[in-house]
Order: sequence, then C-alpha cells, then structure tokens
Amino acid sequence: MQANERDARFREIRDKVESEQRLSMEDGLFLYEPEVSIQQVGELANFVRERKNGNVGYYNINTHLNPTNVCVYRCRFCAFRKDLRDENGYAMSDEQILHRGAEATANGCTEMHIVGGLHHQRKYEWYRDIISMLKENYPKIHLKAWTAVEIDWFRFQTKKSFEWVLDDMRSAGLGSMPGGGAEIFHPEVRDQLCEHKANTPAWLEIHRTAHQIGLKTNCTMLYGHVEKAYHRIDHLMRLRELQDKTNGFQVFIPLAFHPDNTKLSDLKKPSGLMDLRTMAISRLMLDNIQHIKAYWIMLGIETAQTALAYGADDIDGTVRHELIYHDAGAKTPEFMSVDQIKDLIREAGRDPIERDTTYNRVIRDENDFTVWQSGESVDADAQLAGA
Ligand code: V47
Ligand code: SF4
Repeated sequence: MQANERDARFREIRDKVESEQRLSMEDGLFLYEPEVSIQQVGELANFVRERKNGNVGYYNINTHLNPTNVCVYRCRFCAFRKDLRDENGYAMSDEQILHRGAEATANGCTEMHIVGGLHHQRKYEWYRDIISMLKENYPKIHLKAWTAVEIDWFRFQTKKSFEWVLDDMRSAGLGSMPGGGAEIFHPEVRDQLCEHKANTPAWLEIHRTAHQIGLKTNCTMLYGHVEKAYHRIDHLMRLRELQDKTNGFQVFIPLAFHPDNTKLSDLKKPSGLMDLRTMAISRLMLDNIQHIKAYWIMLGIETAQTALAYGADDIDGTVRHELIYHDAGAKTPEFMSVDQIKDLIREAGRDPIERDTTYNRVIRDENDFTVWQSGESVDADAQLAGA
C-alpha cells in the first residue's frame, strides 16, 4: 500500500472511532501492519480511553494465591506447572492458606486472586473448601478465583453442569472470576498450545453462564508466541460478540508471552512496541468492554506506565506471591507498595484511584489503612463526568 493510500485508510478508521462505529476484522488487521505508525494507533486508542475512563489510572490492593502448582495438563507456554512427583510440586495446607488470608487482611487487601494447577489427586471439594474457608475467616476480602479451565475441570470431576459448579462456588464465597485460560481461541493456535484443556466453546460457555447467574468476570489474550495478527483480532472479536450478549466482562487484559522455562523457550518475548500496539488495538476493537488492564507484573513497570497512554486505564494491583510470570522469567519485582503504584500512575500523567475487584471506589479510614469500605461504582463516575 502506498503512503497516501495508507493515510486515507487510517483516516477512515479514525472517522469510525470518532463517530463510535465498530471496527471490523479488516480494520484490526490494518492497525497491526508495521507500516502503520504506532504513535497514530496509540493516539487513537488514547482518545477512546479518555472518552471511556477520563484521566484516571485504576489500581487495587491485592494478593495472589496459587494453592497448588501440580497440574494434569501440560500447556506449552506454562513454566508454573509441575508433575505430581516433581520435588518442586506443592499443594498448600489449610494453615498456609489461612495464613495468606491473615496476611492479606493485615496489608489492607480488598482482593485475593486465586488460581492454580489441576491437581491429579485433589477433589473438587478441596478447591471449594479453599473458598469457603477463606470467606468464613476473612469475609471482607473479595475472592476472584478459578479460571474457566478450572471450572471445566470441576465439571468433569463432579459430573454436574457449569451452572451447578459456578453456583456452588458462589455459595461458598466466590466473588468473581479472573480472565485466564483464554490464550488464543482460534483452533489453529489453541491446538498447538494446549489441546487438552477447556476448548474455546467451553471457555466462552463458562463465562456466559457466569454472567447469566450474575457473576462478573475478566478476560485475557495470551499473545506473542506462535499466533498471527489474524488470530489476535479473531480472539478479540469473539470476546466482543459474547460481551454484546451478556455485558459481564469488566476488563480485558492482554498477556505478553514470557518464554523462559517453557516448551517454547526458543521464542523471543514480544517487543515493547508489540505490547503497546496490542494494548491500543485491544482498546479500539473492544468497544463494549469498559476497562483495559496493563498488568505491570507481565509488561514491566516502564511499559505499563506507557500503556496508560495507549488505551489502558488500569494497572492491576500491589500483587504479592505472583508465581506464573516469575516462573517464566519475569524480571519485575514481586510486589509494589501502594505509594509506588500511585507514583507510577501520577508520573504517567493520570490520577490514581483505588478500586475494588468489581470497580467500586475504595474508601479507607484516614487513621487505619487496613480499615476500608467499597463506595460507588467508578463507571458511574466516568459516565457522570461525560467520559
Ligand atoms: O491463563 C501462563 C498466562 C494466565 C504464561 O483476571 C502466561 O484480573 C505469559 O489470567 N507467559 C494467568 N503468560 C494470568 C491471568 C491474569 C493475570 C492478571 C490479572 C488477571 C485478571 C488475570 O497467564 C494464564 C495464561 O494465559 N500465562 N504462562 C507465560 N509463560
Ligand atoms: Fe496447568 Fe494452567 Fe499451566 Fe495449563 S496454564 S499447564 S492448565 S497450570
């Protein structure tokens, strides 16, 4: 394509975005062409980001809990899983899990992000009791737990329906679901990465069911391995289609592949420019998902800050005990303090606002940081401000 044709094509897309028309597969593919300037794509995504979420940068105070790393599956991109008899495999005791709840409470966490392996010998009840035990002892903490891959496994174990499993988990104390396990939906890629675990129809059906029974969920895409731009846009469009029907996704998180210690360790990690382009294109394609998260653990602090001008409005949380990315070679710190998070958001020119898992403002006691309550929805604020 000649430069003048390219400019005309970009103007066409910009007009669509400005007049709130939906972008097509061809539009998305065009924005991935390396000749299309990353600054232009970023500027357009920033326009949408500010229209939807104003000048705010959201964060939360959270911790991770991975109750076991033993897993029946062998996803080729995973550095976290261990075999049953591996000396580094573990399954946490109730005492260890409760200790994490106590630590989270002492640190003022509003959320525990709980995911792990599918342990060969642990029954559904073990996973369910983790939720009920934490909820009984630490009722204020929101439990964002189990990806669709785990819910699919629980259905297999219990021989019940997705709805039964989700409802049972919710009765135990599940608050919402994280977005993992989506990887890349297109079978040309999914079959190369993780042919055995929950397939695309199952992943989408689980999230649809969660939304139907009133559970909010997040969604992700793992990029920068064997997929092409076509597979990424296809993935985003499948999420957008489900969101049109249910409106239950709160936030989309693009996840950059980290190759160290995985079966794909010969691949290079995606570049910072690819991270920013993917962030921006996600913002532009997903017109019906309110938030886009730049997960600092995975992107690195500098790229996460920059991403706040490339479509992202959220950078996840303080995060403690993260293993999935650190096992795969992430060089980011294991934890950030609240002051560090606020500073990095301010440095990026945004106003830091603490949110809870379901995007309500968090109000903290002036004298005791660990005492807090959830306030109004931040999305209602954004709408009032005309954002
Ligand atoms: O499903 C695993 C990915 C996901 C690697 O919902 C890898 O708020 C890159 O989903 N390199 C788990 N990615 C993480 C996740 C997540 C993270 C933060 C916030 C939320 C949320 C969700 O991580 C897995 C998989 O897609 N993953 N291994 C790797 N080597
Ligand atoms: Fe198991 Fe999840 Fe790792 Fe796949 S990504 S091997 S399901 S722990």
